[in-house]
Amino acid sequence: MNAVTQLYQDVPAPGTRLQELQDWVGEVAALVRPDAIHWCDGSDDEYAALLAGMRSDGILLPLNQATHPGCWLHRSDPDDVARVEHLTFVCTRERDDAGPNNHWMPPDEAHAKIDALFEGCMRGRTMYVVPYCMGPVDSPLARCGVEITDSPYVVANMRIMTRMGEAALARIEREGRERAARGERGPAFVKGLHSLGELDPERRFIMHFPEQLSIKSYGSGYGGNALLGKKCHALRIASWQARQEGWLAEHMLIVGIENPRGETHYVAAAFPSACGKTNLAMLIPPEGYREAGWKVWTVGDDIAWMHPGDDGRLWAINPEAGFFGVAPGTSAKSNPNALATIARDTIFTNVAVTEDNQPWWEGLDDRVPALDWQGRPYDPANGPAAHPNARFTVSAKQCPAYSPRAEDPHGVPISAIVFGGRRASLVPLVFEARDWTHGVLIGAAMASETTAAAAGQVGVVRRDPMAMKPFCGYHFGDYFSHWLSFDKPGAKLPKVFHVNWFRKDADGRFVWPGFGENLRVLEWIIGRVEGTAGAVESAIGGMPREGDIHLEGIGLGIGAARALFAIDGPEWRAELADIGGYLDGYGERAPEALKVELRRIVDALARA
Ligand code: SAT
Ligand code: MN
Repeated sequence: MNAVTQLYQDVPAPGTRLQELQDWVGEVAALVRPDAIHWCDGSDDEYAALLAGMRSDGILLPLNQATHPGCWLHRSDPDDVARVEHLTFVCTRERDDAGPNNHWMPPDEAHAKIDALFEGCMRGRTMYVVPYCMGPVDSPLARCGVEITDSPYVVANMRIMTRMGEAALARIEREGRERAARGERGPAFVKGLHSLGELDPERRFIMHFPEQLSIKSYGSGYGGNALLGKKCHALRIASWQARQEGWLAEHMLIVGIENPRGETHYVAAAFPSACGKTNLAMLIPPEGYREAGWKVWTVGDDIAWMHPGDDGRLWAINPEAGFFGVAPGTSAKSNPNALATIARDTIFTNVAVTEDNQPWWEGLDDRVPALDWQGRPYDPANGPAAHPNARFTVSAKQCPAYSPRAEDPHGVPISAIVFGGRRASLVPLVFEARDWTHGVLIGAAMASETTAAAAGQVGVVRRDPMAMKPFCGYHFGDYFSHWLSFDKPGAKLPKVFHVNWFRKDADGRFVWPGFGENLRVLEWIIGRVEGTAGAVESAIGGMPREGDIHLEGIGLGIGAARALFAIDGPEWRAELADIGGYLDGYGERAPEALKVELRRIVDALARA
């Protein structure tokens, strides 16, 4: 240990005597050379001080406090506005373990490359040590990590998005001691190291070392690149752990649907980023349904960790404590619950502002903004006023529909899993898998038009299995096998469905009204789970017959209703052939059972 490491080792870690944590913080400090180290306790005072500091440094700008108390605006670097998949690596010892679905680098090379960037990078800055827990701190399903970062904005976001501070640190320490007592080796918590660096896209990497439960992220301060508890830990690292331990870490919202009899079914749904997960998680029952007594409860809007319970069912927690939601498109019509949630104590990133300094984005209302997301006077010639991936960060507790079960340490039992994508054509409004294997194939074959959540072209169809393409920390072939492995004696697995809210007509208009009306589809799904709703078997899966699903009163003509459920034979044959080729891309690790299942559907389509 050199002198500098020794020096930093002496910085007291309040409440922790866990040697592994102390050592790691010391090693990191010796590498990045901060001016100061701050151990985050998660307190209100600490948060207030952080906000005040960022205000005086211009990192946060106060918004109109009369209309939006406790709300702040952050403008990110214009070259740092979304996840960067091409700079995101999964660094397993064996290349094949990361799979063709990930960029890979050998761990030694990756460490060397990124450590060279970290060298001395926190000179003149404060290094924050952020202990956090993903999931309720008292939940056996929760997992902990520590993020080291030089970005106070990241710290503030982590405080909203996770259970951050003393309670998490206490759990980390207890688990560390218990593991040591059992003689277990390997890391006691997920280690995440993050620096803004120079915010230079040429000096930017997001590296994952699943075998070491470690993450290193350099050169970006945005969302999933920098809030390491979110995609890096709760999906990429957790999916790896979940495979070893027999559970699932998924890119899914969790929502409770309460019927007029007061029974609540929990549904987990996977959609790619920026395809309406937050809207579905916060759905408001449409007219008629509300009066009849339907209620919708939000458990989570982005990530679900699902464990098989003693009763054979899958039990899910939302590992997050807040929402990092897409602002554009959020309105009193599309998501009134979200608007109520973000009315106070919210950090807005890359939104526009009105003349009187209220946050604004496209789709909110018909006011004309004064400044765009870069702080320039608004000029439509510069593009949208808010960045299309502008976000709000807010505590889930502020959501009026936040489920009383969301903090339940045992999670909620999942009745149905829904896969969905953004498809202008081909894919019907809803269909049901025959069984689990068929459901896994439907998930594995998911495809969607790309959105602004990731850097790159928007609107091109790409395969995004289970909406995990950017987030699965290992080989997709192994991932599909892992999903299949849940089908065993005694399991009471959820029914699996596929939805597509985004089908368009010949004039390019959405056929389905979406938003609150999506409850009609969920009602059918729950009816299928309960055995009360009818369906007819089609080649691609079970579909509602006329009358099985309530489509009246929303102005859908007969033609539109038919179009929503149409299955075009030749187009589907082409799609199935494409799915076959896609699965072949995963080579020997693509499970045979999925190929058999695919052939069954091809044959059924030929007979139809
Ligand atoms: O930027 S994030 O990765 O956190 C959001 C998303 O893409 O879902
Ligand atoms: Mn997401």
